[in-house]
This record gives sequence, C-alpha cells and structure tokens, in this order.
Amino acid sequence: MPSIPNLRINSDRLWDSLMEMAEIGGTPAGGCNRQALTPEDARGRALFKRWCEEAGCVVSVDELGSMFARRAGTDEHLPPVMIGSHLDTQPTGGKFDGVLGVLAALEVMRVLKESGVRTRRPIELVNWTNEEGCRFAPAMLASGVFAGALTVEKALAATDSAGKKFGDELKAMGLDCSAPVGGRKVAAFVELHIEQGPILEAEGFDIGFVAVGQGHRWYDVIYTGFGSHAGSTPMPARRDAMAGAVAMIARVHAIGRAHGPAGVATVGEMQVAPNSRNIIPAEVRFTIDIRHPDGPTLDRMDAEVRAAFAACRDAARLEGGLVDVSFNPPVPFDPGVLDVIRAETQALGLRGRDIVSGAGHDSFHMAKVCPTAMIFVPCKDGISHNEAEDITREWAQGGADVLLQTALELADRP
Ligand code: HGY
Ligand code: MN
Ligand code: MN
Repeated sequence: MPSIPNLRINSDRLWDSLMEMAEIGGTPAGGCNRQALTPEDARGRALFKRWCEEAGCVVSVDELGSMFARRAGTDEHLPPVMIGSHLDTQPTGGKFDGVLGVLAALEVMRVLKESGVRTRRPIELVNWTNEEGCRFAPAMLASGVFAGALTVEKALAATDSAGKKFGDELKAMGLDCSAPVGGRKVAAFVELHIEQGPILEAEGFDIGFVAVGQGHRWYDVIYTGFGSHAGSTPMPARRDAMAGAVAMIARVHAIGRAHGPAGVATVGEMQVAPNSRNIIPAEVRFTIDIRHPDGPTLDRMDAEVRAAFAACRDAARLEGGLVDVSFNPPVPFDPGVLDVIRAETQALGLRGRDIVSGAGHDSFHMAKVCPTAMIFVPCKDGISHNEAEDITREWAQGGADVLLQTALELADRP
C-alpha cells in the first residue's frame, strides 16, 4: 500500500499516554523513577502490554524481558521494520527519555489500526529492557545482547548496587520470557528520542537527523588503602583511598575538558568504605564515563584515563583496579534511512538538521544488525536525566508524525 501522506498521529492521545505512563514511578518533583526490573517497571510494562494489545498487536517477550508488539504485514515472510525505545528511567529521570520513543511508536500502531492500513512488511514496536544502565551496568544491555555485542549469560549475571541479580529480578517479574534474544533478521530500526541537549531548541528546529552516535567508555575504579584513625594517624603515614580518588577524579575532569568541546568525562557514582567521618577511607569505588564522537580521540582519552589511574594509585601508595565496564565506538547511522527521515520531515513541513547524539541509545547496537537511524525532537533547555526534563506537545507530535511516515515508507519497501 502506498504511503499515506495525510495520515497523522493523534496528538492528544499520545500526550495522554505519556502522562499516564509518567504516573508510574512518578516522583514528587515531577520526574520518574521507573528503573529496570523494579515493581514500577513491571507496572509500566503491564500498562504498555495492554495498550499494545488494544492497538491490535501481538506481544512477545524475549529472554531478557524486551517486549515486541507485532503488527502483521501483508507479507509475513518479510523481516519486520522495528520502531521503539525504552521505558526504564534513571532514578531521577524525566517523563520522556525513552518513553517518547516507545509511546510514539505505540501511537503509530494505533493509527494504523484505526485507518485499517496494512503495510507490506510487519512492523514491530519494541521496549528494550535496561537501556539506562543505572541499576544494571552496562547501559543498552538487552539491545546489546539482541545485536550480539554481549551474551545472555553476562546480562543475566549483572548485579545492582544491592547485589541483586538481573536474572533473578527478571524472573521475579513473572513475565513469559520465552522468545530467544535476537538471531533474526530486521529490515530496519528507527528510534524517536528527545535530543537531551540544547541545540534543536536553541536553533529553532523541530527534528534532528541523528547521523552519528558518539562513542563512549565506562569504567569502574577501585582504590584500596588502609583504614585507620583520622585523629592519630600522621598524614605522611596514611594510605588514604580518598586521596587517590580525589586526585583521579580531578584528572578525569581535566581529560574531558582537554578534549572539549565534544569530549566529556563524568564521575557519577561513588562508594566509600567504611564511610565513617573519623576513619581514613580504606576503599573508594567510583564510576567513570568518557565520550567523544571521534574514535581515535576517544582512544586517546582512554589511554589518558589508564595512565592517570596508575599515577594516582601509586602517588597515594594504594592498591586497586580499573575495570572496563563497556565500550561503544562512535556509530554512523544508515544514510538510506536518514534520507527517508529527512524527506518525511520536509513533506510534513517541519524544520530539521543533522545532529550528533551525545547520549547512548539502543539504536547504537541495532546499527550493528540492520539499517538504523534516529529521529530527535527538542527538549526544554536541553535538560535530561533530571526530573525537570520537559518537551512541548508540538515537538512530540512532530516527531511522532515523522516516525509514522518513515515507518510507512520503510514497511512498504520490497
Ligand atoms: O548513558 C546514556 O547515554 C543513556 O542514557 N543510557
Ligand atoms: Mn534514552
Ligand atoms: Mn537516558
């Protein structure tokens, strides 16, 4: 069936679904805390499943809990076009990171059902498990296994800060995780997402054509010293794990600044043991997140992190380790899919520009297995991973209409 240029999403219904989903794990400050495999995630999934079935989709769940809502095509033998994102959030996340991409894709399914449109290819709407990586590292875990970048075993063995295992938490949700993870052909993957940066809003654009996803590396640092009395231990005699940590954290920030403006470096999590104000810290653990859109530059940043880790450890006379948690090289997205997104944006009378994604997304893995690209919409003041994250109805509508038309075009290709 030819693409239907006048078909549009129902903006009010999309917004109402976004607000209803935001109630689940909603925080007093107006954000969302719906972390992967928590009771809140389970409630969000149940609501999402009901909505998908009401939209005429058949829902399956794979071994890692990723949910696939399928709308049959006229030729069921063809690999599906996949659209979607993630419903899990950061602990102080917003209402739209990931969620907009999932619920806009749901809106696509609703419109196709209402209009009776049958595409040649099946269309599958996906909710990827554990995109954020805040509870279970690494991020983009389930899409990474789907794309063959990680094993199911490694994913199931991931533990959170309380030592709870991914596999156990998933089992406790009582989902029918019977579908295998990946191992099947996908015609294309398109993900709608908020920009999580200030450019589109500042420059007055409605849509971002995400041509590149920047690379990133995650590490865990463990520095081990010797706990002793804060009052009676002379400074020269100390093996203070915090002394090494603060020196290393300063070096991490310096590395980010030195490779700016594109380069970034963050220490977001830290644990101190025994964490008593009058005991010299015996052990300090913290995370490092470095990113850059250029592969060789990211490699240089990596080498600088490793050198700094050893120098700060030795200067404070510590033991310890730098553990590699994940590495995602920069991702060039598919020019053909990007061209469809650009054409549909123009046909809708919307303003778009090419843009680099600073944040990581499930699309980064899907690009390994099928033609993949992303559609960005602005978010207010570029704020994200913060409860103040916000967008306008118009931005949501524009992104969802581009997603609808792009999915129609791709799903009608032989
Ligand atoms: O870390 C990221 O960029 C994503 O939010 N998981
Ligand atoms: Mn996201
Ligand atoms: Mn995020």
